Amino acid sequence: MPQLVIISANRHCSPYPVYPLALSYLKSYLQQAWPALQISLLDLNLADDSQWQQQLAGVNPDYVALSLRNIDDTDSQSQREFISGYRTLVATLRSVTKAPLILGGAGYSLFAKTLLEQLDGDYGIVGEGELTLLQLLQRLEQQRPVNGIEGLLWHNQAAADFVPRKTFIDDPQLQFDADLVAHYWHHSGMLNIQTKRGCPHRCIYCSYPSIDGTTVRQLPIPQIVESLKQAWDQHGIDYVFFTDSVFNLTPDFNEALAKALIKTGLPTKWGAYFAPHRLSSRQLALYQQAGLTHLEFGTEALSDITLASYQKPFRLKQVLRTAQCAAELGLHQAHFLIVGGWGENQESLKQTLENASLLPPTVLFPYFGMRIYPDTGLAMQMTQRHLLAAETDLLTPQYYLSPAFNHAQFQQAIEGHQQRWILPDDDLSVGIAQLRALGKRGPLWEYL
Ligand code: B12
Repeated sequence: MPQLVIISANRHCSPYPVYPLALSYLKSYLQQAWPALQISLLDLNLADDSQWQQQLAGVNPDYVALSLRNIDDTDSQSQREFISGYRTLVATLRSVTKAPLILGGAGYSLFAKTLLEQLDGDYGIVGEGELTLLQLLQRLEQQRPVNGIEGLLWHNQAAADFVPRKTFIDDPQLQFDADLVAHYWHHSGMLNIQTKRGCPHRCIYCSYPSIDGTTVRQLPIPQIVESLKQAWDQHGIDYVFFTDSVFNLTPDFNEALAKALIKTGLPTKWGAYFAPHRLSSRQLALYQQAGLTHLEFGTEALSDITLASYQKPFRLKQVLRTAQCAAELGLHQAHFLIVGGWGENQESLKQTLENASLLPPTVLFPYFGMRIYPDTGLAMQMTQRHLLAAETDLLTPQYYLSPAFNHAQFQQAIEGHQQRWILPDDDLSVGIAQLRALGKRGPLWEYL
């Protein structure tokens, strides 16, 4: 029986530790497709270095799959990077096992070729992992060549041998892992699940199309409902975050999902990322009846100048209308902003600050400047304007910060502002931990 170990390398715990969902999707799918494959999970949030090395040596795997979710913290102020830690991790892994090392994950996919080389992996998988990993493992087991598999990279591969992903699965599986559930429910007060993959929007800075693709794929509703039922029945989980890039992309599907959730009578509450448009009061009320409590809006700016420049598919008028609808229903809302990004000027900054007062009471999370990712409109426009050399290493985080932005002035402007602004370097961990200790679930920003 071949032995596979899937490792989550993520140890970042801000804003809270995140259940390594990829591990459960990969394991559930592989287990169903290939019952003879023995799969163990190793989450580095749950084991210190000597523990995981012991566990890995005990399993003596034939294959190691390493999931790299984050490569940096995407915060222009703290600028934490995780690659050096991953280098040490891989070196240790190699000293414990001779098994082929397969890399994948959201962060990995953004710099797949570079990271395969820098981390000295044997194989790398770009984007959706389930089927590709299955195909790779089966070929390796059968000692057949691995060429032709979509999204697969390997060591010393000729550029012409890379086959970009064209097909996606329509049958993802998800069983939560009991050990992981216990840890994350206790430390994060929520679990997570996807309802759809992919995003068709073309926001100038966004890396999501490189990870999930631009075609939206809805996950089977019975499978989503079953996973949530399992989480409630077996583990008492009654709060989840839908990790979709944007939840309100497919209204018909979302309404069907909401109706299915209402029908099951589960007590589960949920939150998700929303775009602040194409969301009516009727839909919000239906989602609320199905358990929605928290809306995290990817608003990014409250000025039409900036929204146009960021290529957002909505404008201020829609933001205010959607925010008002959510407030009237008593739903909690937070708005994430990118202040000082591409096209931001003095006037647009002033507008964002002024227009924030027009929102109903909300929490605002401003991030300063834009992390520059490859294959984005931002990288292209900056290169065209000679602000970024084509060969710049973007794995080392680089940010675009508009010359119009002044940090001290911004901080002064939000002092005494009627909304609650939470800056990237505000340390909320103690307050949040106290609330969790009191049994509060969910993201908890509504208490801040
Ligand atoms: C939802 C989300 C959040 C939520 C999570 C809520 C929750 N309770 O889960 C919140 C807001 C908390 C969050 C926080 C952060 N996030 Co975030 N987040 C996402 C998002 C939108 C989805 C992630 C997800 O769960 N996807 C669903 C799972 C199942 O997909 P997956 O992990 O990608 O796994 C699939 C494939 O990648 C692959 N795969 C995965 N691992 C492996 C391994 C192998 C071997 C193989 C073969 C395949 C494979 O197969 C899986 C199934 O198909 C992504 C963007 C995106 N579209 O991916 C960003 C993203 C992962 N986040 C990112 C970052 C940076 C962060 C933060 C560090 C900073 C921040 N504030 O945003 C924190 C870190 C949190 C932490 N403790 O780790 C970056 C990571 C890239 C980078 N620059 O490092 C991303 C990619 C967004 C971006 N900026 O581009 N995030």
